[in-house]
Amino acid sequence: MEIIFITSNKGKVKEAQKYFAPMGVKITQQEIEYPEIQAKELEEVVEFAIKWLKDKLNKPFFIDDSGLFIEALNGFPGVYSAYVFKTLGNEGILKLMEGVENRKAYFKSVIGYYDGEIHIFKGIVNGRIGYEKRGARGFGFDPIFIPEGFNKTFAEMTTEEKNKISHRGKALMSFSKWLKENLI
Ligand code: ITT
Repeated sequence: MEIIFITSNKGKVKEAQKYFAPMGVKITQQEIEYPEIQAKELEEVVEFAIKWLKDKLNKPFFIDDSGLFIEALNGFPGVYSAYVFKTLGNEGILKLMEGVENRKAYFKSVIGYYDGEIHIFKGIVNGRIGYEKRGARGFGFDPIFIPEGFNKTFAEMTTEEKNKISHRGKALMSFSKWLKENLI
């Protein structure tokens, strides 16, 4: 079985491919720019995007919208994570967090799959923001995010290790369970 993943982010594709490969599901990346509305919740962003995309494709597809929510910054960058990563980057976040003791943060991922209907799958991982960038794997905010129960950042983990505990790994797990029950 083949499923199309609409995203511009190769890191997300690698994680989804690693996750689905053992199940014999092939993930193919397709880049179509879609509108990401300014909303409070990732779920709203995903639903709007799917409604916009659904008539442009004639095969089932999914998208993933994710965000990093930092407690001391009242949930910032949250739904603005992509823009903030492009403008401020990891250095900018570390600067904003200078002198801040509460380092708590979480990543959230919302996957929307469309097969004539919209199906939503979610995952969250709690953790903390480090004091410097560590590691060269992964992408985005991985070098500054240390998941709960670990002393290393996501960027110091292999894709398999990250998938076991990450927001996206958890969303992919519910997605794959649903696929097994309904399709494969
Ligand atoms: P799309 O084309 O799929 O939208 P994107 O990179 O713009 O790709 P998002 O809109 O979901 O993705 O933006 C989320 C931002 O948070 C983006 O800058 C990512 O690099 C970052 N991000 C998302 N998941 C991450 C993860 O697992 N680890 C580190 N950073 C992550």
